[in-house]
Amino acid sequence: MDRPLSRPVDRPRPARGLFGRRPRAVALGMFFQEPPRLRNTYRSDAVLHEHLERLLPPEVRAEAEAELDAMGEAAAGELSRLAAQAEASPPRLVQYDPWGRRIDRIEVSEAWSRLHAVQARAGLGALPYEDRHGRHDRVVQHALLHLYGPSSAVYSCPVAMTDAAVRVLVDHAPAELRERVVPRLTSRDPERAWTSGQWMTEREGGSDVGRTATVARRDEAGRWRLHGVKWFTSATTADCALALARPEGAPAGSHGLGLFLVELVDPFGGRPQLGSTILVNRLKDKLGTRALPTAELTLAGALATPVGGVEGGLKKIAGMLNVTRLHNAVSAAAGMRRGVDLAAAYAGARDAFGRPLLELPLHRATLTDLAVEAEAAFALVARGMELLGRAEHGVAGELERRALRALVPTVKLLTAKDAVAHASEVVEAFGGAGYVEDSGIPRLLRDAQVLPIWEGTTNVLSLDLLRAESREEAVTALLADLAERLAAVRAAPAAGVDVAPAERSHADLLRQVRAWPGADGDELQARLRGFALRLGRTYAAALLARHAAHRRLRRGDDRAAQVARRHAERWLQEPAPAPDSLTAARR
Ligand code: MFK
Repeated sequence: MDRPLSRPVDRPRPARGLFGRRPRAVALGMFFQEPPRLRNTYRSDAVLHEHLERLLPPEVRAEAEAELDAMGEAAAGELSRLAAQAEASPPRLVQYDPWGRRIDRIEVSEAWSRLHAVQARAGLGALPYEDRHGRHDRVVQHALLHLYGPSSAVYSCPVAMTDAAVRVLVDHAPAELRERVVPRLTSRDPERAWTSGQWMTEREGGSDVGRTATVARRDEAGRWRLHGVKWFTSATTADCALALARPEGAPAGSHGLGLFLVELVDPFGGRPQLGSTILVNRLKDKLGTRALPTAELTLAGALATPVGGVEGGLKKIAGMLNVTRLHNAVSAAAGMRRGVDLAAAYAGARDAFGRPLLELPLHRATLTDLAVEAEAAFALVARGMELLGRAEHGVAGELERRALRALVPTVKLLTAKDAVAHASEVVEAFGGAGYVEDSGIPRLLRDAQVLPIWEGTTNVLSLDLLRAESREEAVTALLADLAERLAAVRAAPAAGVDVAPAERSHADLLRQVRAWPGADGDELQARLRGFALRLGRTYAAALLARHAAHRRLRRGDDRAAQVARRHAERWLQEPAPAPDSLTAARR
């Protein structure tokens, strides 16, 4: 029988009535199912502990320990309650004041504001720019986000965009703009701390950003003003946003775009732009992420400041996309972990067929697979954040920097896709209780579904690999990095971790990439999703194998080796499943 691969959550004690008596309903012979209860999500996450032990030097871990512990405690209690309250009180658009003036105010709940305060104090977006832990900043940030995200009602989205906006401003903004805005975006004082949005998507193009129709034009005073419609602007209550627009007279296509910072209050005149030069047409009625205000805007001459000149906007915002895509993957992996915790807690508390669900072999096997998928996702994201931190601190080698370029879309697309399937399985693990809204479980699935859509769909990111390879041989670099990880496991035979299936898959991927230059373009594109998913699975397999070898050699612990084996058995069997083999598989 399978041993649980995630540390099972404590079986909750039976509810006690007042004065320690059993609840009255039980005395009358009625049955009520115990809800799943979370414990401190840091202390109870053995997988997180293990990976942090491998990734961080002991002194960095010791420095971060108290903050991680506090975040884990909050995530299991106060934050979860705030998230539920924020979901129950979604944002509301007030377009007019009582006297008919246009104001376009988006009202959010008190709980949403408190979720902002928690992330600001914890420095969730600020940490990478404070240089507290040097090249390990991103790993520590990842651990904190992993704990905060699933209890934040998707406040993780404004955190992601704010972090990414700082990256772009630090890299490209002129000193005046940078010095005025970055200290606000990285403040740990909730009253001072700003958040940033990202206004990119338009009716003409969500993926095909080159079709951006928003125009930038100078006014009589020589200030830039934006005119157009932004179709999806998430976290519209942000204090500023990075927006793409085409300066008047610039060429068509993505290369003619400029990048602008729009401040919601005009920094020079002090006047709010909402309700005058920025109109909120409506809030989007979304499948999930319901506490998060996402709006459709008309820019009617919105004042904006160019970020480092008005050329090369898409290339600049690509730096933002690389950060937000990693955040997207952080959310995917963290959501999967939360699903495992809840499903395991429920399975420990629910009896069926004479035993707790956790002891029923098939249910246990299902939970084990969920735990394996969650760990594979975590390992991929952790590697992405590790490499990003190394690149940002100038210690990444040339190969690592190119590998990161291909790793970001790969990790984003695979974890997002898996998060949806995973959440669906978690809902099923709760039976009917998972299908009713007030259990809170359906939200896992609704919120997961945005992950493959936001910041690049699975197909767009698969195609991005082709670009990344032709421009800088980034896929080749990622495969070389993958091979290095496998070679390290091979070089430690005492660990007894089998990497042969991953090596075979790696060789096949390399053969495919070498054939790309001569391939028929349309046929190649049609195969890219299968390639990208396989690349992600194989890289995950290498990371899990590396971790397994580390645990066996350093700790004599077998848990991670079981995970690596089970992951490889599931995903790296020969022959590789082709993306169009679904019909054949059904026969
Ligand atoms: C959480 C709550 C959410 C609420 C609901 C939200 C619903 C969804 C809302 C959305 O719509 S989210 C936004 C989704 N859209 C995207 O994420 C954009 C997807 N499209 C892409 O990523 C395209 O690949 C891209 C627009 C970047 C490509 O466009 P092009 O016009 O073909 O550009 P090109 O020539 O490939 O790249 C231009 C330059 O940028 C090149 O540099 P050079 O000019 O020097 O050659 C590229 O190398 C560079 N570049 C592109 N992608 C890059 C990059 N550089 C670094 N990293 C990258 N990722």
